[in-house]
Amino acid sequence: MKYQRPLLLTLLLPAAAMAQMQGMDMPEQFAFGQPAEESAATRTIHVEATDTMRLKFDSMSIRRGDVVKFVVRNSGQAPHEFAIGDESFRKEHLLEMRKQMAGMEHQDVNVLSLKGGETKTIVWRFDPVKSKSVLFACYVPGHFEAGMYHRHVMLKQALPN
Ligand SMILES: [Cu+2]
Repeated sequence: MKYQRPLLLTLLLPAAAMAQMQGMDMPEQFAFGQPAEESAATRTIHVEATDTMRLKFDSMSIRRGDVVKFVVRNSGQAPHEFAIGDESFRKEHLLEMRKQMAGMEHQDVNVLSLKGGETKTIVWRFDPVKSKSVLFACYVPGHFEAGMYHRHVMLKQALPN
């Protein structure tokens, strides 16, 4: 009887830890890159999301390995997203968005959700090797289908001087 309690605790702890991990929003790993600190950004790109279903970039010369601060402004009235992704993220995220109630925001580290008139920033470190093609998109239902995306073929990393 005396030893039963510690033994039980030992057995229960891993299960409890696992349950807690599953309940938590674990940061997703993406082949094309990861979020970065603002201080690490080497350049800033301005993006405008419009009600004409476009994402307009003031520059698109992004290289693999770049750390870019995107300043995204929703110049329209409708909510828009700015998602940094790739083909596999698109498939996964479109499904996710269809399941969600309209207007619900989600927690993806690679997605900004913007209400009309809002401006938000995201800093992204593009993988130096794997970020070959990146898909910038808005996944508000119907928007991607209406052309609200930009597929960018990344330039190769700059050679060190
Ligand atoms: Cu949109």
